[in-house]
Formats: sequence, C-alpha cells, structure tokens
Amino acid sequence: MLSITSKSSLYGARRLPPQILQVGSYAAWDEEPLNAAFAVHRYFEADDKAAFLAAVGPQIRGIATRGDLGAPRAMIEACPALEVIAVYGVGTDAVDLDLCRERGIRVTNTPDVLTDDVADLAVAMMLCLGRGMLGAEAWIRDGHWSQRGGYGLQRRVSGRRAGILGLGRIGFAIAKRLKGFDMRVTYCGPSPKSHAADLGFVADPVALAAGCDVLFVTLAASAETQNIVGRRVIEALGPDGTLINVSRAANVDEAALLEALESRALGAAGLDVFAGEPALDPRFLLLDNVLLQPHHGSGTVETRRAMGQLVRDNLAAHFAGRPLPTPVV
Ligand code: 8YV
Repeated sequence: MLSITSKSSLYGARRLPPQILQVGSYAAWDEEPLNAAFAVHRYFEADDKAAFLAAVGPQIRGIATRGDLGAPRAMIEACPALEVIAVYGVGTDAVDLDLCRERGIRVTNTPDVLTDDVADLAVAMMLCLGRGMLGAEAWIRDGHWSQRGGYGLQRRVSGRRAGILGLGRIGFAIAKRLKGFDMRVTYCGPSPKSHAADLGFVADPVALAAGCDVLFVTLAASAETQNIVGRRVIEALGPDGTLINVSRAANVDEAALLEALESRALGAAGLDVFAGEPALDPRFLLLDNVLLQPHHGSGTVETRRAMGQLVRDNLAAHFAGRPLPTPVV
C-alpha cells in the first residue's frame, strides 16, 4: 500500500485521498492499485455491516462495487457525502439508480471490455448443449464407449435459428458469432436497430421464441424486464428449444423454467445466472438438460483486469474532475 502522501499527490498535495467503500472482494491485482489510490473501507469484511456503515458512511465519497452486489438504497442512504458509484460489471440493476439520479450521484460501469467473453460463453453453452458434450464425455468416463459403442446422435447446430432477446453490445456480439455458424438470427427489442439490418426483427418475445431453436437472453435487467421470459415464451420455445441466459436471473421466470425443464416442455437451458446466486434452487442440480455456470461470463484474466482498470479509471476521473470514461448516470 502506498503512503497517504503518495495517494494524496494524485488529488492535490493538501487533500487526503478520497474515502471509498469497497462492497465486495476483487482480484489481488485490483486490490493493490485501489488501495494505493484511495482510502478503502472493506465493507465485505465487516461482521456487523450496519455498524460498519454507520461508522464510515459519513466519510464515504465513492463506492466501488460489483455487478452482482450493486449498491442498495440503505447503503447509499448511509453515505450522505457519496458522489460516485463505480460498478465492476456492465449490469447496474443492483444499484438504486433512481436514488442516484435524485441525489446527483454519478454511476459508472464496465461496458465493452467484457462483451466478447460473455458472447463467447453464451455460444459455447449453445454448442455444448446442442452436441450433448457433457453426456458424451460422461459416456467415455463411465466406460460405455468401449462396452456399448458410440454416443447417441445429436442435432446439428449450424444452420439453425437463433433468437436474441435484447440486442445490446453482448447480443450483437453473439449475433456476429452465430453468423459464422450460418444461423438465421432474429432479435427482439423496443425497436429495430439501424446497425442490424441483416438480422430479422420481431417486437414480441413470444413470437421471437416461437421462431427460433436457441433463444439468447442478453438484455439489461430492470423492473420492466422482470420475468420477460415467462411461461408463454418458454412454451413457445418448446421441447426442441434451448434457452441461454447470460444476463440476469430476474429476466426469466425461474419457477416456470424449472417446471418446463423437468417436464421436457423445454428442451434445454444454459444458465450463467440464478435467483439468489451463489445459492441456487437444488432442482437445477437434478436435471440432465441444463448446463450450469457460476456467473462467470466475464470471468477471464484479460477481461477482469480490464474491468478493474476501468473501475479505477472512473473513480480517478471523477475525483480529478475529468469526464467519466463510462458513465451510466
Ligand atoms: C459481474 C456482471 O460483475 O457485468 C456484469 O454485469 O454481472 C459480471 O461481469 C462479475 O461477475 C463480477 O461480479
């Protein structure tokens, strides 16, 4: 950790480094520079979080958080001098954005740097499920290949129909990859996008699901998108359909999803996000038509380093009075 003098030199010789609340842990390569630049209060290590917030809240000028943890109302309210919240992640659904707007608190996230990795994972899940790779590997490990012959035939992935619910940066990166598999890609959103003229557009999520074999959920979560993938969308996708969710669990009606997977009314699902994660409904673990991932769409060394850097760049820009690199609010 650098001395107070070197930290303060970043923000003027007379001033102490800004006090930051760190909501969750980061990789060591991020902890070190964060601690060097700011006076960091480690919320996630406090046993009595309410008492900790009451003690440090009044001095806090910035919050460094993660996409999965955000900054709830009570936390923001405990920090009356708060100026900026930097999210390590693209999703800001766990931050009380209304309160931030009301109080003039700036919010930043880490878009772009994670797009390719999340898209890669989504496509990898499609391929893995489509070709039955987990079952095929178990076939070898269980000794069936030599005893019983080859694994059961699967369905072709190339040339199938894909639907993308939410054509933002990640949805677009998935579409780009799917073109390499000669897939016909249709997307759904509030309105057609000018940069997606070669993709089909439908305005209704049920129609999108009815017209595709693989449905990718990539839209930013909000109160309006809660359970947007509900019973009707899942039924429309059907027993030969696959759902891939790399966005937020709240976008999918998990009870309806579990029922459909159990009854085979839905063919398969690749899921990187779960209600109440890291705990998840144990019913998922009993299914053989799911591929479960521990919310690690952005989980590569390259992307996580870039995300950490962007968190620090946003905080540093704010406290130096420079424009924020990636503002949300
Ligand atoms: C997490 C994410 O932030 O980008 C997002 O919105 O959910 C992820 O990248 C990351 O897993 C760290 O918690």
